Amino acid sequence: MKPRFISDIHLSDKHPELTQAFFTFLNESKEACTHLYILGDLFEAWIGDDDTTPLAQEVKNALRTFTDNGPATFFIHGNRDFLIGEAFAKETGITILPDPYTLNINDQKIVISHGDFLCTDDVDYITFRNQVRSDEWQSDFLNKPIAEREEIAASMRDASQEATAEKSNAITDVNPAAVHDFLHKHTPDLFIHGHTHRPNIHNIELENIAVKRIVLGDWGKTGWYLALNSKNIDLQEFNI
Ligand SMILES: [Mn+2]
Repeated sequence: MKPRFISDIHLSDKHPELTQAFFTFLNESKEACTHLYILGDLFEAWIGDDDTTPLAQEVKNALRTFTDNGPATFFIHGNRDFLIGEAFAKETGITILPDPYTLNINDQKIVISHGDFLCTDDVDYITFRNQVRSDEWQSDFLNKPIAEREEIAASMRDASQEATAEKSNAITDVNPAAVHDFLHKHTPDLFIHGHTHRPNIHNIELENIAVKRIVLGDWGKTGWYLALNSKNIDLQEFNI
């Protein structure tokens, strides 16, 4: 298996260069990888699969072209596109996975996640996450007209940006104790996630296991992907 992993592309109509970079990445990954894992925040916002903006349609078409006779493609929800649903999955040919999810690739136990559930120091965010991930909140939201959903999503984004700007760097990163507890429970060889926008490979020694925690980068002036090839770990940055 030659999987690739990406996250935090944050596609929106404000940044057509990111959309273009994502399409270029799909084109060149079609032959270069066997599996593609998108670990959340593919979109800056997603208000429901019935939203038919040109951007949503273009991305759906590009993913459909990619998955047709192409790599098996999987998606984990991010905190911005947690409303991507089965209609989107069916149209694009991707499979939505629960968060976290365990894989076995090239004899390695790999756990993948968006990663936001480990930011436990950010109490306001975790409270918000629990609310918007509930079935009740989601069905209530999805039953509102599209225009109203757009307004609510925009005000939620503004509130989140203001709150994040006021928080210290440590608060918006993963909580080290939460990471250790999680790794003790799952004992993977590799733990791959995004969300924090702090791309890095951390070597973590627990009592009897060694884990690499690989953090994917967000796309902006540069893009990031992780390629695994037998035992090689290649966290790549490229210009956009
Ligand atoms: Mn995120």
